[in-house]
Amino acid sequence: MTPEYKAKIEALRAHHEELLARPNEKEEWGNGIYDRYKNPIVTAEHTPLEWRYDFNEKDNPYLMQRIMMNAALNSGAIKWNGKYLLIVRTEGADRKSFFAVAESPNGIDNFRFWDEPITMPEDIIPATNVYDMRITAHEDGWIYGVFCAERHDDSQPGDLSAATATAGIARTKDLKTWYRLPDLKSNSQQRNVVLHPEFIYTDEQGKIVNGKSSNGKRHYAFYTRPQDGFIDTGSGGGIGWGLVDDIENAEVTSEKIINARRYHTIMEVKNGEGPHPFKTPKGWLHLAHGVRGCASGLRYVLYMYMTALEDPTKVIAQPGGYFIVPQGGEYIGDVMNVTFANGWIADGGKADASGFEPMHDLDDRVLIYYASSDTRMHVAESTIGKLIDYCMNTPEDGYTTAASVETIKKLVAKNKENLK
Ligand code: M1P
Repeated sequence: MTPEYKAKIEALRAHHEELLARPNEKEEWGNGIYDRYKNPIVTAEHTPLEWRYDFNEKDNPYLMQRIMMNAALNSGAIKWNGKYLLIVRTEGADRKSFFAVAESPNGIDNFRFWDEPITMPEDIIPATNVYDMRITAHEDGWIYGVFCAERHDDSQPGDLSAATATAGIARTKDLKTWYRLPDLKSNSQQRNVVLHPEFIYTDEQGKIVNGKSSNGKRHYAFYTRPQDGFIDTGSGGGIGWGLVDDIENAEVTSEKIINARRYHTIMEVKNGEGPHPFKTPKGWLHLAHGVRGCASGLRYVLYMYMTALEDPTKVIAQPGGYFIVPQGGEYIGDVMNVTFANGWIADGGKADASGFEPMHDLDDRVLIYYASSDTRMHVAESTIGKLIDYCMNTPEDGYTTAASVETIKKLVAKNKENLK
């Protein structure tokens, strides 16, 4: 290798290292609910140089990128062996997404990709594209990844954009070797499917029984998002819930909508569960995305809701409106006006060796990992206690202007009283 070529590589590496090692800090003014961090935490530029450059001078005399990376977006997340891991949906210039682990010592900066992307084994029918993995350290001792597996819809041979979406399922013990299980079977196409972390027990009538019962029937539970087509949810009414008896042959035969879409809300067009919910003393804490249409296209925002501890299908709190929306540069990217989250970590430090954490405390730090405009990853920080407070004490959507005005007036009156 000539000294000039060597110097060029060293300069490239120094530039890359500067990006990887860049410290992150909180934005000065937030909303009291969470703090956003200033810098994106993982971008296409964070991917290893070895994935993009051929460092052989003879084969690559101009030191060009041989494989370009387009985006690092919708990432699953898990705290594992004391490290904060994102299972990043990494997308090449060829539009193919793949999964790759990026690891940080603190969850807010210094994310570095592992040497190689994940080799995801195929289901019987190979997928064209896979993306948006939700990670669940399940109480059965496995770490599951549930993701969208996209294939061409061969029933429409004349339409090159016709596709199908199903939920791919794989499991691992070390996040390196993944074992593929058959895709989830259900009555419709599916995206945004998430595995609930605990077993669910039902009685003879199929009713969820509080806690664990030796008499009850034991199931795995999935949050689903039934949809009529690849993009349109159509009659699909929102976030669903379905029980599965055999995870190695997962089939949801009936889905119950637990969080419906509604006219003139942030989720009028569609919604979908984010990462799996956290178990807290006050109930299950959920993060989801909602979509509405506007003149500039679809707007994807994040929202939260809570369900009952003894019955994760029963909504007990739903703050009105959005929780996180694109801000500043976050509006811009491959698909504008999008925030999307499929990973968060509640940093309680009580997880077992597999990563499963049965119950979170109010003061556990929560790191919310979200992507902006299908392009890059960000982090916002809160606590379990703050998020519960947000869910339980933010007024619900009253569904009309009149109701919203009344809600504001009530707060003004309360403040007048308090500030007397
Ligand atoms: O482009 C925005 C998002 O669109 C899809 O989400 P949904 O299924 O709810 O429409 C997904 O493809 C997601 O990856 C993407 O971020």
